[in-house]
Amino acid sequence: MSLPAKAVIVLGRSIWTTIWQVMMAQLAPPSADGEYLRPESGFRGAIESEGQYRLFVGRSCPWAHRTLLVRALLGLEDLLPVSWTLPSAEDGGWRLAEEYQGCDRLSEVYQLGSPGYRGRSTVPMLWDEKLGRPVNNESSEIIVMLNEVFSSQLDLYPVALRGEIDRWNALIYDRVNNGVYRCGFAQSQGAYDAAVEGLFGMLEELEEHLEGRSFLVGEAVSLADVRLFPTLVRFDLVYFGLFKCCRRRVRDYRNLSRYVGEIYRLPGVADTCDFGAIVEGYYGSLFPLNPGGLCRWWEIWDGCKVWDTHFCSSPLRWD
Ligand SMILES: N[C@@H](CCC(=O)N[C@@H](CS)C(=O)NCC(=O)O)C(=O)O
Repeated sequence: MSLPAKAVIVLGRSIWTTIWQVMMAQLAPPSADGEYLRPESGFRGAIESEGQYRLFVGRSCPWAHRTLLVRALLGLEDLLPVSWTLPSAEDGGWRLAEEYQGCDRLSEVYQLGSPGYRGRSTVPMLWDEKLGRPVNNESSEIIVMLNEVFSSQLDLYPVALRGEIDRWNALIYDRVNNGVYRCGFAQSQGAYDAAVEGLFGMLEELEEHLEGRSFLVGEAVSLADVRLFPTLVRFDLVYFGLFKCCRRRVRDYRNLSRYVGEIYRLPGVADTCDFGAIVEGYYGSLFPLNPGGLCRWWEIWDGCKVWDTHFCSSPLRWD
């Protein structure tokens, strides 16, 4: 005997909606209006000298990408070792590609260094190898400290340009970096609509600003570019489809796409981009947004090749 279709739909909707709301509240805590509220980072310590730190990073994560970019641009590969983490589809957390001090999961490393820690085990996380504890897990602070403390020929945050860099950072964080998450993690129509407006309004502004310019501020790459690039490079691959940022693609903007290509071709930058890991990470592990785990892999792959042919002269990484 089969149930009438209407009863199945009503029951299915009510069960699924409840479970979806519970899971979304875990993944992306909302305001009363359904707007995504990003949790504060728990560790906000400072570093003093180079040589005793390690970075925990995942290749799909745009916040971790900032730290990898600074490490590559400043040439810190030998001074700052990296532990790679991989998204775990079962619970949405991070596992370690290689065991670290007996830990297989990032949450265990957090517990090792800070027993009883109850916050999120996020990447990037800067770890003090001498003291055996997390120092800082806020990307915007880690990149400033790496630039300040580690010696390099390059200064990504010159004193004379800090005001201008900070001004762009504030706009870009809210409407672009976190803006795409505010679209994808919105839990009400109003919150989604507002996030989409903010995001595409800002992309238009950036498109105009970048006319005739290679970098956001001044004549060289700076922390403002380090913060914009990870979102733009993921945009057509995952934010456009999965996060429903689908008004336009980055490759539809002449200046923005040229800009991404130019940053991509800076020495060391291409090695920080792993398009396969990005697609798999987002489509594969954000279960409440994509319960079937399906992705437009081949279409995305093809789209990337088009993007590459038009805007980049060096080959993209596919491994
Ligand atoms: N404020 C943090 C955000 C980092 C963040 O949200 N990382 C995500 C990956 S893209 C994460 O590790 N999430 C795991 C979790 O929330 O449990 C930063 O900018 O460093």
